[in-house]
Amino acid sequence: MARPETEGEYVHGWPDRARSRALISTDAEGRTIYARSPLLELQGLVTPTDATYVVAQLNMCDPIFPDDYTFRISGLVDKPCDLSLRELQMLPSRTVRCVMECAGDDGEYFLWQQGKVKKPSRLARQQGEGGWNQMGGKDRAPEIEDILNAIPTTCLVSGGEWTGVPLRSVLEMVGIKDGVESVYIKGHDTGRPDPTAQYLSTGRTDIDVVDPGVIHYDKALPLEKALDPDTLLVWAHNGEYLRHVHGAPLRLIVPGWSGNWSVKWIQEISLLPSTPACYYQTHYFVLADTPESPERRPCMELGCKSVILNPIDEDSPLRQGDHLIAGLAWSGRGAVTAVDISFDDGATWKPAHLEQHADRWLWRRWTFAWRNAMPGRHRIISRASDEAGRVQPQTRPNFQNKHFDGFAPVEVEVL
Ligand SMILES: Nc1nc2c(c(=O)[nH]1)N[C@H]1C(S)=C(S)[C@@H](COP(=O)(O)O)O[C@H]1N2
Ligand SMILES: [Mo]
Repeated sequence: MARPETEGEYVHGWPDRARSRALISTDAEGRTIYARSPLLELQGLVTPTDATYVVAQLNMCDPIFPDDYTFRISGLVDKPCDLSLRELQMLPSRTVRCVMECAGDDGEYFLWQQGKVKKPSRLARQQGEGGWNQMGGKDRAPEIEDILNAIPTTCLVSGGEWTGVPLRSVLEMVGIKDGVESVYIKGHDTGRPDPTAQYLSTGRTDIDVVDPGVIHYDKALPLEKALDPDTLLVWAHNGEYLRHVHGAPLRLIVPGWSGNWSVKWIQEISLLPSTPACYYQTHYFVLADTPESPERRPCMELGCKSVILNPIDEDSPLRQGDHLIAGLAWSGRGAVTAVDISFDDGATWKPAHLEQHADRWLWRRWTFAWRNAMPGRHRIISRASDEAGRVQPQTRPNFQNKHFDGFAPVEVEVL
Protein backbone atom coordinates (compact mmCIF):
# COMPACT_ATOMS: atom_id res chain seq x y z
CA MET A 1 0.00 0.00 0.00
CA ALA A 2 1.18 3.45 -0.88
CA ARG A 3 0.27 5.13 2.39
CA PRO A 4 3.08 6.25 4.70
CA GLU A 5 4.19 4.27 7.75
CA THR A 6 2.22 4.88 10.92
CA GLU A 7 5.05 4.07 13.32
CA GLY A 8 6.59 7.17 14.89
CA GLU A 9 8.99 8.29 17.63
CA TYR A 10 8.80 7.61 21.31
CA VAL A 11 6.69 10.25 23.07
CA HIS A 12 6.61 10.50 26.87
CA GLY A 13 8.72 7.37 26.81
CA TRP A 14 6.14 5.33 24.87
CA PRO A 15 6.18 4.21 21.25
CA ASP A 16 3.86 6.50 19.33
CA ARG A 17 2.19 6.88 15.95
CA ALA A 18 3.89 8.98 13.30
CA ARG A 19 2.71 12.52 13.96
CA SER A 20 1.67 14.80 11.10
CA ARG A 21 4.19 17.37 10.00
CA ALA A 22 4.09 19.85 7.16
CA LEU A 23 6.38 19.19 4.24
CA ILE A 24 8.90 21.97 4.62
CA SER A 25 11.15 23.82 2.17
CA THR A 26 14.01 25.76 3.69
CA ASP A 27 16.47 28.46 2.66
CA ALA A 28 20.26 28.09 2.77
CA GLU A 29 20.23 28.76 6.51
CA GLY A 30 17.74 25.96 7.14
CA ARG A 31 14.86 28.33 7.86
CA THR A 32 11.39 27.49 6.64
CA ILE A 33 10.22 29.49 3.65
CA TYR A 34 7.31 27.30 2.55
CA ALA A 35 5.42 24.31 3.91
CA ARG A 36 2.54 22.15 2.74
CA SER A 37 -0.06 20.48 4.92
CA PRO A 38 -0.28 16.65 4.76
CA LEU A 39 -3.98 16.78 3.94
CA LEU A 40 -4.40 12.99 3.71
CA GLU A 41 -3.16 12.53 7.27
CA LEU A 42 -5.27 15.15 9.02
CA GLN A 43 -7.65 13.90 11.69
CA GLY A 44 -10.22 16.15 13.32
CA LEU A 45 -10.76 19.76 12.37
CA VAL A 46 -7.85 21.81 13.68
CA THR A 47 -4.60 21.18 11.84
CA PRO A 48 -1.73 20.77 14.31
CA THR A 49 0.59 23.77 14.09
CA ASP A 50 3.46 21.50 13.00
CA ALA A 51 1.31 20.37 10.08
CA THR A 52 -0.03 23.80 9.08
CA TYR A 53 1.01 25.18 5.69
CA VAL A 54 3.27 28.22 5.36
CA VAL A 55 3.43 30.67 2.45
CA ALA A 56 5.62 33.74 2.22
CA GLN A 57 5.46 35.62 -1.07
CA LEU A 58 8.45 37.84 -0.30
CA ASN A 59 11.38 37.35 2.08
CA MET A 60 10.44 36.32 5.59
CA CYS A 61 11.19 39.30 7.83
CA ASP A 62 13.40 39.10 10.93
CA PRO A 63 11.57 37.95 14.04
CA ILE A 64 9.94 40.80 15.94
CA PHE A 65 10.35 40.87 19.73
CA PRO A 66 6.77 40.91 21.08
CA ASP A 67 7.48 43.11 24.12
CA ASP A 68 8.82 45.92 21.91
CA TYR A 69 6.15 45.49 19.27
CA THR A 70 3.82 48.30 18.25
CA PHE A 71 2.02 49.07 15.03
CA ARG A 72 0.76 52.39 13.73
CA ILE A 73 -2.93 52.94 12.98
CA SER A 74 -3.71 56.11 11.06
CA GLY A 75 -5.50 57.61 8.06
CA LEU A 76 -9.20 58.49 8.30
CA VAL A 77 -9.42 57.94 12.06
CA ASP A 78 -10.18 60.30 14.97
CA LYS A 79 -7.21 59.22 17.08
CA PRO A 80 -4.17 58.00 15.13
CA CYS A 81 -1.86 56.09 17.49
CA ASP A 82 0.70 53.35 18.04
CA LEU A 83 -0.69 50.23 19.69
CA SER A 84 1.19 47.53 21.57
CA LEU A 85 0.24 43.92 21.98
CA ARG A 86 -0.65 44.56 25.62
CA GLU A 87 -3.07 47.33 24.65
CA LEU A 88 -4.79 44.98 22.20
CA GLN A 89 -5.03 42.28 24.83
CA MET A 90 -6.99 44.70 27.05
CA LEU A 91 -9.84 44.63 24.52
CA PRO A 92 -12.53 41.89 24.62
CA SER A 93 -10.97 38.92 22.85
CA ARG A 94 -12.43 36.60 20.27
CA THR A 95 -11.48 33.14 18.99
CA VAL A 96 -12.43 31.96 15.51
CA ARG A 97 -11.84 28.53 14.04
CA CYS A 98 -11.56 28.66 10.28
CA VAL A 99 -10.07 27.13 7.19
CA MET A 100 -7.22 29.06 5.65
CA GLU A 101 -6.62 28.19 2.03
CA CYS A 102 -4.08 29.70 -0.30
CA ALA A 103 -5.71 31.11 -3.44
CA GLY A 104 -3.46 28.81 -5.48
CA ASP A 105 -4.30 25.63 -3.55
CA ASP A 106 -5.12 22.82 -6.01
CA GLY A 107 -4.50 25.20 -8.93
CA GLU A 108 -2.88 22.35 -10.85
CA TYR A 109 -6.29 20.66 -11.08
CA PHE A 110 -7.35 23.53 -13.37
CA LEU A 111 -4.26 22.79 -15.49
CA TRP A 112 -5.19 19.10 -15.43
CA GLN A 113 -8.74 19.94 -16.60
CA GLN A 114 -7.12 21.75 -19.54
CA GLY A 115 -4.93 18.73 -20.30
CA LYS A 116 -1.67 20.55 -19.47
CA VAL A 117 -0.49 18.25 -16.67
CA LYS A 118 -1.27 14.72 -15.57
CA LYS A 119 -3.78 14.33 -12.77
CA PRO A 120 -2.16 15.57 -9.55
CA SER A 121 -1.76 12.91 -6.87
CA ARG A 122 -2.41 14.26 -3.39
CA LEU A 123 -0.22 11.50 -1.98
CA ALA A 124 2.78 12.20 -4.23
CA ARG A 125 2.29 15.91 -3.71
CA GLN A 126 2.36 15.69 0.06
CA GLN A 127 5.51 13.56 -0.10
CA GLY A 128 7.30 15.58 -2.78
CA GLU A 129 9.69 18.46 -2.40
CA GLY A 130 9.90 22.02 -3.51
CA GLY A 131 8.11 25.32 -3.64
CA TRP A 132 7.93 27.96 -6.35
CA ASN A 133 10.09 30.28 -4.28
CA GLN A 134 13.00 27.87 -4.65
CA MET A 135 13.13 28.19 -8.43
CA GLY A 136 13.61 31.93 -8.53
CA GLY A 137 16.84 33.89 -8.78
CA LYS A 138 17.63 32.60 -12.25
CA ASP A 139 18.74 34.90 -15.08
CA ARG A 140 16.28 33.49 -17.54
CA ALA A 141 12.75 32.22 -17.16
CA PRO A 142 12.72 28.50 -16.34
CA GLU A 143 11.09 26.10 -18.79
CA ILE A 144 7.36 25.88 -18.13
CA GLU A 145 7.42 22.05 -18.05
CA ASP A 146 10.02 22.15 -15.31
CA ILE A 147 7.91 24.51 -13.26
CA LEU A 148 4.68 22.63 -13.67
CA ASN A 149 6.18 19.24 -12.89
CA ALA A 150 8.46 20.38 -10.10
CA ILE A 151 6.10 22.52 -8.11
CA PRO A 152 3.09 21.17 -6.29
CA THR A 153 0.20 23.50 -5.59
CA THR A 154 -1.85 21.12 -3.46
CA CYS A 155 -1.84 20.92 0.34
CA LEU A 156 -1.94 24.69 0.83
CA VAL A 157 -4.89 24.55 3.19
CA SER A 158 -5.22 24.09 6.94
CA GLY A 159 -7.83 24.43 9.66
CA GLY A 160 -6.84 26.55 12.63
CA GLU A 161 -7.97 28.22 15.81
CA TRP A 162 -7.05 31.89 15.98
CA THR A 163 -7.28 34.10 19.06
CA GLY A 164 -7.13 37.87 19.14
CA VAL A 165 -9.53 40.80 18.86
CA PRO A 166 -11.93 41.77 16.09
CA LEU A 167 -10.28 44.32 13.79
CA ARG A 168 -13.59 46.14 14.14
CA SER A 169 -13.06 46.74 17.89
CA VAL A 170 -9.69 48.34 17.19
CA LEU A 171 -11.09 50.51 14.39
CA GLU A 172 -13.96 51.64 16.59
CA MET A 173 -11.55 52.41 19.42
CA VAL A 174 -9.57 54.82 17.23
CA GLY A 175 -12.74 56.18 15.59
CA ILE A 176 -13.64 55.58 11.93
CA LYS A 177 -14.18 58.83 10.03
CA ASP A 178 -16.66 59.14 7.19
CA GLY A 179 -15.63 58.17 3.69
CA VAL A 180 -13.49 55.11 4.38
CA GLU A 181 -13.39 52.60 1.51
CA SER A 182 -10.54 50.29 2.46
CA VAL A 183 -8.40 49.30 5.41
CA TYR A 184 -4.80 49.21 4.23
CA ILE A 185 -2.64 46.69 6.06
CA LYS A 186 1.11 46.48 5.53
CA GLY A 187 3.43 43.69 6.63
CA HIS A 188 6.99 44.07 7.87
CA ASP A 189 8.30 41.73 5.16
CA THR A 190 9.81 43.08 1.94
CA GLY A 191 11.08 41.63 -1.31
CA ARG A 192 10.73 41.59 -5.05
CA PRO A 193 7.86 39.36 -6.19
CA ASP A 194 9.20 36.21 -7.83
CA PRO A 195 7.86 35.90 -11.41
CA THR A 196 8.02 32.10 -11.02
CA ALA A 197 4.85 32.35 -8.95
CA GLN A 198 3.07 33.89 -11.94
CA TYR A 199 4.54 31.37 -14.42
CA LEU A 200 3.43 28.53 -12.20
CA SER A 201 -0.09 29.78 -11.60
CA THR A 202 -0.76 30.73 -15.21
CA GLY A 203 1.07 27.72 -16.66
CA ARG A 204 2.83 30.12 -19.05
CA THR A 205 6.15 31.93 -19.22
CA ASP A 206 5.15 34.14 -22.14
CA ILE A 207 3.03 36.55 -20.11
CA ASP A 208 3.99 40.05 -19.08
CA VAL A 209 4.80 39.96 -15.41
CA VAL A 210 4.78 43.35 -13.73
CA ASP A 211 7.94 44.01 -11.73
CA PRO A 212 7.11 46.45 -8.93
CA GLY A 213 10.66 46.31 -7.54
CA VAL A 214 11.16 45.76 -3.82
CA ILE A 215 7.87 46.15 -1.99
CA HIS A 216 6.27 45.40 1.36
CA TYR A 217 3.56 42.76 1.44
CA ASP A 218 0.35 44.77 1.70
CA LYS A 219 -3.38 44.53 1.12
CA ALA A 220 -6.32 46.94 1.09
CA LEU A 221 -9.28 45.16 2.65
CA PRO A 222 -12.75 46.51 1.78
CA LEU A 223 -14.24 48.25 4.85
CA GLU A 224 -17.26 45.95 4.98
CA LYS A 225 -15.14 42.81 5.40
CA ALA A 226 -12.87 44.63 7.85
CA LEU A 227 -15.93 45.30 10.03
CA ASP A 228 -17.05 41.65 10.05
CA PRO A 229 -16.76 40.60 13.72
CA ASP A 230 -14.93 37.44 12.61
CA THR A 231 -12.13 39.39 10.90
CA LEU A 232 -9.47 39.36 13.58
CA LEU A 233 -6.11 40.71 14.61
CA VAL A 234 -4.56 37.65 16.25
CA TRP A 235 -1.57 36.89 18.42
CA ALA A 236 -2.39 33.24 19.15
CA HIS A 237 -2.85 30.13 17.02
CA ASN A 238 -3.98 26.66 18.14
CA GLY A 239 -3.72 27.49 21.81
CA GLU A 240 -0.30 29.12 21.91
CA TYR A 241 1.36 32.35 20.83
CA LEU A 242 1.68 32.73 17.07
CA ARG A 243 4.89 31.38 15.53
CA HIS A 244 7.16 33.62 13.51
CA VAL A 245 6.41 31.82 10.22
CA HIS A 246 2.69 32.50 10.74
CA GLY A 247 3.16 36.23 11.30
CA ALA A 248 4.07 36.86 14.95
CA PRO A 249 3.56 38.98 16.93
CA LEU A 250 0.36 40.01 15.14
CA ARG A 251 -1.42 39.04 11.96
CA LEU A 252 -4.77 39.49 10.32
CA ILE A 253 -7.26 36.63 9.84
CA VAL A 254 -9.97 37.05 7.20
CA PRO A 255 -12.22 33.96 7.42
CA GLY A 256 -13.76 32.86 4.15
CA TRP A 257 -11.34 34.78 1.95
CA SER A 258 -8.23 33.20 0.49
CA GLY A 259 -5.10 33.21 2.65
CA ASN A 260 -3.43 36.16 0.94
CA TRP A 261 -5.76 38.57 2.79
CA SER A 262 -4.52 37.38 6.15
CA VAL A 263 -1.53 39.72 6.33
CA LYS A 264 1.26 38.49 8.60
CA TRP A 265 3.73 40.58 10.67
CA ILE A 266 1.53 43.71 10.73
CA GLN A 267 3.52 46.93 10.62
CA GLU A 268 0.87 49.50 9.83
CA ILE A 269 -2.87 49.90 9.37
CA SER A 270 -4.36 52.89 7.58
CA LEU A 271 -7.97 53.75 6.77
CA LEU A 272 -8.22 55.10 3.24
CA PRO A 273 -10.88 56.84 1.11
CA SER A 274 -9.95 54.65 -1.90
CA THR A 275 -8.39 51.28 -2.70
CA PRO A 276 -4.69 51.47 -3.54
CA ALA A 277 -3.30 49.22 -6.30
CA CYS A 278 -1.48 46.78 -4.01
CA TYR A 279 0.57 44.30 -6.04
CA TYR A 280 -1.05 41.26 -4.41
CA GLN A 281 -4.55 42.27 -5.38
CA THR A 282 -3.93 44.09 -8.67
CA HIS A 283 -1.34 41.96 -10.46
CA TYR A 284 -1.37 38.73 -8.52
CA PHE A 285 -4.25 36.96 -6.75
CA VAL A 286 -6.68 38.20 -9.36
CA LEU A 287 -9.53 36.45 -11.16
CA ALA A 288 -10.07 36.97 -14.88
CA ASP A 289 -10.60 34.72 -17.89
CA THR A 290 -7.46 35.99 -19.64
CA PRO A 291 -4.57 38.31 -18.73
CA GLU A 292 -6.04 40.88 -21.14
CA SER A 293 -9.58 40.74 -19.76
CA PRO A 294 -10.89 44.11 -18.51
CA GLU A 295 -12.97 42.25 -15.91
CA ARG A 296 -10.07 41.52 -13.60
CA ARG A 297 -10.95 41.46 -9.92
CA PRO A 298 -9.09 40.50 -6.76
CA CYS A 299 -9.48 36.97 -5.37
CA MET A 300 -11.75 37.41 -2.38
CA GLU A 301 -14.13 34.82 -0.94
CA LEU A 302 -13.36 31.17 -1.57
CA GLY A 303 -15.72 28.96 -3.53
CA CYS A 304 -17.53 25.91 -2.21
CA LYS A 305 -15.45 22.80 -2.14
CA SER A 306 -15.10 19.21 -1.01
CA VAL A 307 -12.11 16.92 -1.35
CA ILE A 308 -12.01 13.13 -1.20
CA LEU A 309 -9.17 11.97 1.05
CA ASN A 310 -10.14 8.31 1.27
CA PRO A 311 -9.83 6.25 -0.83
CA ILE A 312 -7.19 7.73 -3.14
CA ASP A 313 -6.18 6.45 -6.56
CA GLU A 314 -3.11 4.79 -5.03
CA ASP A 315 -5.33 2.57 -2.83
CA SER A 316 -6.50 0.80 -5.97
CA PRO A 317 -7.24 -2.10 -6.36
CA LEU A 318 -9.78 -2.43 -3.56
CA ARG A 319 -11.40 -5.69 -2.52
CA GLN A 320 -15.05 -6.28 -3.24
CA GLY A 321 -17.01 -5.30 -0.13
CA ASP A 322 -17.52 -2.30 2.13
CA HIS A 323 -15.31 0.77 1.89
CA LEU A 324 -15.22 4.18 3.50
CA ILE A 325 -15.32 7.26 1.32
CA ALA A 326 -14.34 10.30 3.38
CA GLY A 327 -13.06 13.81 3.11
CA LEU A 328 -13.35 17.46 4.04
CA ALA A 329 -15.58 20.27 2.78
CA TRP A 330 -15.47 24.04 3.19
CA SER A 331 -16.84 27.25 1.70
CA GLY A 332 -15.91 30.92 1.59
CA ARG A 333 -19.48 31.92 2.44
CA GLY A 334 -19.89 30.09 5.72
CA ALA A 335 -21.02 26.64 6.70
CA VAL A 336 -21.15 23.68 4.36
CA THR A 337 -24.65 22.21 4.59
CA ALA A 338 -24.39 19.04 2.47
CA VAL A 339 -21.94 16.80 0.67
CA ASP A 340 -23.08 14.37 -2.02
CA ILE A 341 -21.28 11.56 -3.79
CA SER A 342 -21.63 10.47 -7.39
CA PHE A 343 -20.43 7.27 -9.05
CA ASP A 344 -21.73 8.25 -12.50
CA ASP A 345 -20.06 11.59 -13.24
CA GLY A 346 -22.79 13.61 -11.62
CA ALA A 347 -25.85 12.02 -13.25
CA THR A 348 -27.09 10.95 -9.81
CA TRP A 349 -26.00 11.94 -6.28
CA LYS A 350 -26.15 10.23 -2.92
CA PRO A 351 -25.93 12.19 0.35
CA ALA A 352 -22.85 11.72 2.54
CA HIS A 353 -22.94 11.96 6.31
CA LEU A 354 -21.81 15.46 7.28
CA GLU A 355 -20.35 16.14 10.72
CA GLN A 356 -22.12 19.03 12.44
CA HIS A 357 -20.43 21.74 14.48
CA ALA A 358 -20.93 25.41 15.25
CA ASP A 359 -17.88 26.94 13.53
CA ARG A 360 -19.22 28.21 10.24
CA TRP A 361 -15.83 29.10 8.74
CA LEU A 362 -14.27 25.76 9.57
CA TRP A 363 -14.28 22.78 7.27
CA ARG A 364 -16.51 19.81 7.95
CA ARG A 365 -15.61 16.17 7.82
CA TRP A 366 -17.88 13.92 5.81
CA THR A 367 -18.15 10.17 5.29
CA PHE A 368 -20.00 7.85 2.97
CA ALA A 369 -20.31 4.16 3.72
CA TRP A 370 -19.76 2.50 0.34
CA ARG A 371 -21.50 -0.81 0.90
CA ASN A 372 -20.71 -3.86 -1.20
CA ALA A 373 -18.54 -2.13 -3.78
CA MET A 374 -18.79 -4.24 -6.93
CA PRO A 375 -15.92 -5.31 -9.20
CA GLY A 376 -15.03 -2.86 -11.94
CA ARG A 377 -13.56 0.60 -12.36
CA HIS A 378 -15.18 3.35 -10.31
CA ARG A 379 -14.91 7.09 -10.70
CA ILE A 380 -16.03 8.88 -7.55
CA ILE A 381 -16.74 12.59 -7.23
CA SER A 382 -17.97 14.63 -4.29
CA ARG A 383 -19.94 17.86 -4.26
CA ALA A 384 -20.40 20.37 -1.43
CA SER A 385 -23.26 22.84 -0.88
CA ASP A 386 -23.11 25.79 1.49
CA GLU A 387 -25.47 27.86 3.64
CA ALA A 388 -25.61 30.55 0.95
CA GLY A 389 -27.13 27.98 -1.44
CA ARG A 390 -24.02 27.63 -3.54
CA VAL A 391 -23.03 24.27 -5.00
CA GLN A 392 -19.57 23.05 -6.00
CA PRO A 393 -18.03 24.13 -8.34
CA GLN A 394 -18.38 27.91 -8.07
CA THR A 395 -15.16 29.24 -9.53
CA ARG A 396 -14.76 29.33 -13.29
CA PRO A 397 -11.43 28.63 -14.91
CA ASN A 398 -9.26 31.75 -14.70
CA PHE A 399 -5.85 32.56 -16.11
CA GLN A 400 -4.05 32.50 -12.74
CA ASN A 401 -5.82 29.25 -11.81
CA LYS A 402 -6.88 30.54 -8.41
CA HIS A 403 -9.63 29.32 -6.06
CA PHE A 404 -9.98 25.84 -7.56
CA ASP A 405 -13.18 24.26 -6.29
CA GLY A 406 -13.91 21.84 -9.12
CA PHE A 407 -14.19 18.08 -9.10
CA ALA A 408 -11.07 16.05 -8.46
CA PRO A 409 -12.31 12.52 -9.11
CA VAL A 410 -10.91 9.47 -7.38
CA GLU A 411 -10.47 6.50 -9.68
CA VAL A 412 -10.24 3.03 -8.17
CA GLU A 413 -10.66 -0.53 -9.34
CA VAL A 414 -12.55 -3.05 -7.25
CA LEU A 415 -11.45 -6.67 -7.76
N1 LIG B 1 3.08 39.83 5.39
C1 LIG B 1 2.69 38.77 4.66
N2 LIG B 1 1.48 38.23 4.87
C2 LIG B 1 1.07 37.16 4.16
C3 LIG B 1 1.87 36.61 3.14
C4 LIG B 1 3.14 37.20 2.92
O1 LIG B 1 3.90 36.77 2.06
N3 LIG B 1 3.52 38.27 3.70
N4 LIG B 1 1.41 35.53 2.40
C5 LIG B 1 -0.05 35.39 2.33
C6 LIG B 1 -0.48 34.16 1.71
S1 LIG B 1 -0.38 34.09 0.02
C7 LIG B 1 -1.06 33.14 2.43
S2 LIG B 1 -1.75 31.81 1.65
C8 LIG B 1 -1.10 33.19 3.91
C9 LIG B 1 -0.43 31.98 4.50
O2 LIG B 1 -0.42 32.04 5.90
P1 LIG B 1 0.42 30.97 6.71
O3 LIG B 1 1.84 31.03 6.23
O4 LIG B 1 0.29 31.31 8.15
O5 LIG B 1 -0.17 29.63 6.40
O6 LIG B 1 -0.46 34.35 4.43
C10 LIG B 1 -0.69 35.53 3.69
N5 LIG B 1 -0.16 36.65 4.42
MO1 LIG C 1 -1.48 32.22 -0.69
